[in-house]
Amino acid sequence: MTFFRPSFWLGNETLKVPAALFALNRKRLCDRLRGNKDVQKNAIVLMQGGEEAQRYCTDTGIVFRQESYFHWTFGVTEPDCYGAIDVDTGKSIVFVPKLPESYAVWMGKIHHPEYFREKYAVDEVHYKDEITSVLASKKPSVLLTLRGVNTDSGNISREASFEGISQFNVNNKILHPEIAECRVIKTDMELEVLRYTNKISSEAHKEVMKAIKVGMKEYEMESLFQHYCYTRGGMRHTSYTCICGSGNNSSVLHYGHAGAPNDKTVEDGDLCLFDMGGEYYCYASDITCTFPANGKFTPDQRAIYEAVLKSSRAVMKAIKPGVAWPDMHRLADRVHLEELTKIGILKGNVDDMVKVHLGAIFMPHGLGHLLGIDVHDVGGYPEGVDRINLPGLKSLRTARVLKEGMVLTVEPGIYFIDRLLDQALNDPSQSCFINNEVLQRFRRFGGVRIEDDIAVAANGMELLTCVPRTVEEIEAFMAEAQGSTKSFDSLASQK
Ligand SMILES: [Mn+2]
Repeated sequence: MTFFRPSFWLGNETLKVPAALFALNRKRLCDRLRGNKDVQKNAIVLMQGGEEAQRYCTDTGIVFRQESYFHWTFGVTEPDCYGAIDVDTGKSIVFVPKLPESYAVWMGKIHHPEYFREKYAVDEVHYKDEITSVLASKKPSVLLTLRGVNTDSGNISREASFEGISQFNVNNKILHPEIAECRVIKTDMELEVLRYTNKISSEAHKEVMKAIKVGMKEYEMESLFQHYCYTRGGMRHTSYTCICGSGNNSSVLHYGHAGAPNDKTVEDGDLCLFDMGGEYYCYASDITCTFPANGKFTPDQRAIYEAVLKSSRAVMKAIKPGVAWPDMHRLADRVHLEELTKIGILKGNVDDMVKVHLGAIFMPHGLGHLLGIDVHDVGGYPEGVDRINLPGLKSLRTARVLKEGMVLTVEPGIYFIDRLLDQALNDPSQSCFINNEVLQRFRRFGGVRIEDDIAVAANGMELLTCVPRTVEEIEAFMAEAQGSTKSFDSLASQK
């Protein structure tokens, strides 16, 4: 007898993700809601999935990617759906659109609701146009809808709405903080997916390191990364726009956008900072590798790189449940200041440098952020956790105390950003620590970031990312690649 276990799978070596992952997410959500004294008996969670969109006024479709909260709850890949959960029983319902006859001509087979019920292992599936009557038949005391601010973007999540909702009692306050809190702690099944996204993205970064040659364009590296992620990993999307900065572009924190689209030629002596992550079944990864384009670090490149690696490893050693994330940021800052002093760029007492926030001149961003279905995952600032309004620290996307099951990026960096350096040189309280003669050598140097994804474990952490990290590992890996056949011969041999 064969036993059918619903799952998401793209064949070959891609990961099979059981629908049970979402059943457990729903169960955890219901458990939390039942423990909330403001939730009355017979409440129903109602969520609206993402909608299909077109390019501006045209009929050109944009590849659909599910809304993250809806994905976390139901794992449904199709657009234009709704989902509901009976909080008392945990029973789940998905509502799918009734597709027109023309769909069968242009888009393919129209599936019966039973197909979706089996595919997503939910209790009931109905057509969307029956939503009012189906929900009314359950006689809910209240519909819990999702409305709340995303603390990274400032945007508000779109609350479920349908014709006929006015006949129900609706509460849009309770659900958002509860579901965000659930998303902060990853289950074992979710961790397994994040291990996979990290594995594939790590391998893709290594392909890029193997293939790079002076004279290539930054976008060729972006393209190679995406190709590897999709062809080997089934990752149709990346978690964010690829940042492929070489030379001074490595100090542009969000390089790669439409105004600076990874279009520089990689030159001899350039340091490359490539921040790229593939996404599988809406689960993210976020990895940065920094390495010399020609495969060999200069003494200055090595010094800055090893300073950042030192702070990264110091943070990883300190991570465990109970540690406050801002303290990890402060730790990285301190290591940077100590190392920059050894290199000779800074002079004086490190404690005094900390007092004037000198670290934020070299690392203006936060040390890292929560990672999950969103690359900057939700739940960073729940009620009671406040943003620290100081240079550097204010950029942190979370100021929480770490708990087992949280997944975060650890991404310290040292950058030489003209605007910030000039600002520091014009501020006597900061310029007194700067050895400007040495600093001049690092103008146009760019920057170094080392970004890994980690999971907080019971007694420490688990490192999910696996790429060459030390100077020796990187140089050996790149040297070996130069002498061997490339996996992407046709791409690499054009140059
Ligand atoms: Mn990141």
